[in-house]
Amino acid sequence: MHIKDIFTRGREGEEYALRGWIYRTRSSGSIVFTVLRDATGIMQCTVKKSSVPPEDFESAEKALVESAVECRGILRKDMRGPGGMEIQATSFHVISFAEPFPITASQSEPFLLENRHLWVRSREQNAVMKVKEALLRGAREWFREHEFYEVTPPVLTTNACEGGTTLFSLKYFDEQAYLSQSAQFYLEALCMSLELVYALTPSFRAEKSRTPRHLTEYWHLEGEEAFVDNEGNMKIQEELISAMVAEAVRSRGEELEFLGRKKEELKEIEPPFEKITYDEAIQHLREKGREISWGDDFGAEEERMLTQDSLRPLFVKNYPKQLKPFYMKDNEEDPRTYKCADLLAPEGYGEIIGGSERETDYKKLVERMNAQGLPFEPYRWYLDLRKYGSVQHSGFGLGVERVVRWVCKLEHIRDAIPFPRTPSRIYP
Ligand code: NSS
Repeated sequence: MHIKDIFTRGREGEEYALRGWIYRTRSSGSIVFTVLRDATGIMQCTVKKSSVPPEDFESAEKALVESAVECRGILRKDMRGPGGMEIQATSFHVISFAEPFPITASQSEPFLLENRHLWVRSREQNAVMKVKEALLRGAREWFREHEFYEVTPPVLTTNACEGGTTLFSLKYFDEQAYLSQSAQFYLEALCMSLELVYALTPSFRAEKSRTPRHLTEYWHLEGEEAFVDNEGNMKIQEELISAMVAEAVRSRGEELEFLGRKKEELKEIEPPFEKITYDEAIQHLREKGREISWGDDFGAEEERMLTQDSLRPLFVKNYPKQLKPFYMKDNEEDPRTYKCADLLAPEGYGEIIGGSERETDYKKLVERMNAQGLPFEPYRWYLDLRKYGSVQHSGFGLGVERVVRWVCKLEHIRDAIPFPRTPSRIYP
């Protein structure tokens, strides 16, 4: 039985069998106190010399931390064990003896990154992965309820969605190819078939920036919606994020608390979110004493200043054109800007979603591409979409690890993914 189930459903005096790994262990002559962990939690198992076969006791004495074991015993109340219960072993079988585990208390961050294949067993990583799973499950459920189709775009591409500077290139036989930065263009094609689509894919950015919010490989949750404008797009995003967070709170409250995130804080995450224009954001920043000119991009510091005191995410919409890619829709109300929006997480965690309405005018797209010196051929099929019954459409990309970092209150984004890829790390 899983440890969590023993805690919730187990009855004192009954016998249970569990298997897992030794989390910690100490021996005092005729009794070995081991704490076992499995996927669901930790539980103390005491192995008394007089209660188990002699070879089991010998194994229990010998087995080091992270040895894999199967233990059978009687459930008893014991205030010294974690959770106030323990198993008093009647048998203790070591499935596999561990060598001395390299990770001990208070090890340096570089060491933990080098041993990530083992550090993923830590309670912190275990909790983060569970919260992440709940967030993604919440997203999938929301998409299904709202009649979105999950689709499977490619990751090998021949064009740049988000600009050439952060492309990872590779040889594709005799052709030049790239790892995808975003599935957006493919989703734009697919939404002309299925209307409402989403995809969860890895995205790649050759960003040298060593910041607490950049990975070179991250999971990208992207939606694309036919017959939806920029306002409708924001509504979808705020509902989606709220549903994701609600699912994490509902099913992973304990893990969130363990990570230092209070559930009450997340219960604030409900639509509608506040929406301000880029112009208003500039004004706010100036009022807070930041020297900034119209047309400047927001860095981590500006995003922090805009959201550090709020508990809900904030949309900033209608950015100047020079800050955004060529595919966004003109904003007729202020032609210097696009119909787009970034969603900033609360408490200064920064951008978690980038989205926009898409330009549907073939000529405008070609003009912008020419102005930016983009080659025509790799984008030919994308431009084609404007020739055959194009309709108003919008979409967004959500950085999964950015959301996990915020929800789990992590200092660094690398802890939001089991095997982080950063400019200085691709091992393990
Ligand atoms: O560059 S984005 O702002 N927008 C796009 O890629 C659009 N083509 C998405 C779309 O409309 N379908 O990236 C979207 C999000 C951004 O808000 C971040 O949350 C995340 O992707 N992102 C990252 N996460 C982790 N590491 C890095 N380097 C990173 N870059 C973007």
